[in-house]
Amino acid sequence: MGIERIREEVFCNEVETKLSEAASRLYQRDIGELTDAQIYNCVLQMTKDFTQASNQIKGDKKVYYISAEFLIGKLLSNNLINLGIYDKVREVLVKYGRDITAIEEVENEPSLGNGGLGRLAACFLDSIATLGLCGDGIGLNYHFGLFKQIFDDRLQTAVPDKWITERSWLHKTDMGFDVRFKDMKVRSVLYDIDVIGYENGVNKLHLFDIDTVDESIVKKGISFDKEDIEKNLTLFLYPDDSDEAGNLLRIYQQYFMVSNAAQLILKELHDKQIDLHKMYDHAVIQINDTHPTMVIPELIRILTEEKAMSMDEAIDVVSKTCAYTNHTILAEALEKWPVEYLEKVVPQLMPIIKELDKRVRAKYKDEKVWIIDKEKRVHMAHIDIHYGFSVNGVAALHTEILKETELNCFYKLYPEKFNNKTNGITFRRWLMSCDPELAKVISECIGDSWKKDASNLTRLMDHVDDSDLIDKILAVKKEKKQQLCDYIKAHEQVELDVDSVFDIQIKRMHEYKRQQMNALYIIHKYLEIKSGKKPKRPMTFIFGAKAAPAYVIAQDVIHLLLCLMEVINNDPDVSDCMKVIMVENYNVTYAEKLIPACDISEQISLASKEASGTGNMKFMLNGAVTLGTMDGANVEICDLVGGDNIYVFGKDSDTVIDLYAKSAYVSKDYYKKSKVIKEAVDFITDKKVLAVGHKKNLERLQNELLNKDWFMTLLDLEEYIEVKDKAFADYEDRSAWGKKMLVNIAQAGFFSSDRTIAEYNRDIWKL
Ligand code: 26Q
Repeated sequence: MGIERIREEVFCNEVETKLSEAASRLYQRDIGELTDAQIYNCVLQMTKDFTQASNQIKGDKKVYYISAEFLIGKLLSNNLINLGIYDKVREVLVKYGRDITAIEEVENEPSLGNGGLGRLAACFLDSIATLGLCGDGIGLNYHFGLFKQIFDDRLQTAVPDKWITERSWLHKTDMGFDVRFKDMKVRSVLYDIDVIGYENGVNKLHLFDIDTVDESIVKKGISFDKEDIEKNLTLFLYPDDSDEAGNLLRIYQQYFMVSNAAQLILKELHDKQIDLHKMYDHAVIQINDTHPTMVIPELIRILTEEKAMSMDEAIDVVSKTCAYTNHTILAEALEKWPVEYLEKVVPQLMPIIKELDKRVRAKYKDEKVWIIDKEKRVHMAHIDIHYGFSVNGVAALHTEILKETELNCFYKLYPEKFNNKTNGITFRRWLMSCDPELAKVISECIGDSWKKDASNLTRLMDHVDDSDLIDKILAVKKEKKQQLCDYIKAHEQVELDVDSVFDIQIKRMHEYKRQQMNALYIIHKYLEIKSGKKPKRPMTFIFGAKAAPAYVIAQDVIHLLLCLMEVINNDPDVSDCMKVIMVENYNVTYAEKLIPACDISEQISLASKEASGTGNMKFMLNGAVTLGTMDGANVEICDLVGGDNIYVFGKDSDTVIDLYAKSAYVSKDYYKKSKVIKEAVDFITDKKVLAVGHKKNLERLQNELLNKDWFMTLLDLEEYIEVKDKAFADYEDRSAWGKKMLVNIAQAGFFSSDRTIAEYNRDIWKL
């Protein structure tokens, strides 16, 4: 027996022994006698034991990634993969007649994020540990997360997502800090989740909480007393901020997060006996969007008030420690807190913020770069830019827009601070775990090295004309589509045709992402089929999205999609040709089922508005072909795969920026000019739709499209229809389509978050 094989066997035995031990310790039973939930608990326990035995990553300098969101997804299978024992565990379970996928189902998905920004943070933690870099995440332990989405009467309703169970990945530590607000003081408790690198060491995700949180104060839906801070502080991510109490609660949350972060970081530096005047040699803080920005004034406050540093020194060291990532150019997402609100919650920060503003005003006459504006609002991003050493965008185009347009006045002051870090995704979760079938085909062709160095995927380019390989890739796609059909049948009670084209749009519901444009295409197809023009092959349109509860038009788009689903799927004239489905409570777990099954990846934002997108990368890696605008990272995808392997359409970002600058877009003009557009928009309030929907919502949406359409849906609709029709037609040449899939997979290596993190480290963190 070879040495490798012996090690394998020893490891397998060890897994079995450890599992048996856990089974008898927790349940005094044999593995074979346990329920799926009990087995899950045993595997959880065993994984924690293995993790404890792995090495904690250490380093002279450490990165702290502070984020309001960490959309980590289920952890079991990823942790097993990263520990290198997934196959062993599966084999052992098979021995007892059990299926590991059923065990994985038991785990609740932590509901600690909303979309791309939170998922990015999770991919980054995976890559930081995988590269062996010393770095922890810091965030909050929201008991009910974002919310759980339920469709009722074809409307989204929000209910608490109670994800924390008695046994989970959370480890309650004995660490905690006092956090002072204007009117009270709370004591935090720290929960940790281990972050296991792929065949490497372990870092931590630190999630702060307080013991007094009272889940029972949540009444109807997700409403609760927003003023009872000790009971509500960590109940929800992004509590409704349509009133003052909601805004204040968000400030309480943000300060709670950063005050804990600051205290934890200073404690770790103290334990290492670091001179705080040199703190930037040992710590770097990455601020994920503006939600953690108050960490800057908070650190300055502590250093000056408690560590006897002068204001000049404190500002200097903090500025050399903090770096900021921008994820959006949308004005409404750039946080501006009224001074009055900050005074009500964290008055201790206001003298610091005023001092920071004073220094900016003394240096720069341009009011656009001041921190506190005429309306007495604090521009959080301005604090980050003046008092951090790095500002990065998340895709090449996005960074260019920041430099040339959105943040141009800052770029002129500090050109050296600006840099681009194109986003990435972890291939452990988004290929090895969610599509092991495809991973196997890839490894059979080019070996395993891509798992550690994703750029090696380009070796597939030597095989783009290999028809056997293309057949295998097409076969895997069909297998994944079948798995999705089974899953959707079980979860949504809708039957899909595995041989139809799967066109998928999954992302936060937002007008700039233009799910409404996809809906108008669907209406257009429906009308075409009704008039006798049938497509060559059935089409399946799949959506998944949550809308912020206070975002009215986004709710209306969901309503329209659910109405179309009802009308179309039940119309015998068309239901053989097309189906629409919006899955309920779209989350990471659902994404892992949908993405491997996708043929056409919808990335259709209004050019300039999608900072990067990361779903686009996950889809291409799994062999879907992108249909998109030249926005965010789509531009880089297009460069990599070439025009034959992507479908692009729509006005470019320069044109769009110009239209905004001149207020030159009038949606009605497009409606009047085009019969196709008119028919599609009119259908929103057709009697067939009204029969299953709510007049108020549908009219409001139609009215929005006709009279405002802030994100210019109608601008690109005709070209969208044309290019999408072309994609569906091209799909019929199966081998040519298979080649497109292969090129997309081969060129996806650049979008590994290992590459992104290596760049963050090289240019910003310097660990
Ligand atoms: C702001 C103010 C008040 C309340 C909430 C917010 C808020 C909440 C969430 C603002 C932004 C977010 C989330 C943003 C987000 O997910 N951005 C996405 O980040 C991805 C990772 O960089 C990019 O790929 C996406 O393009 C970007 O939309």
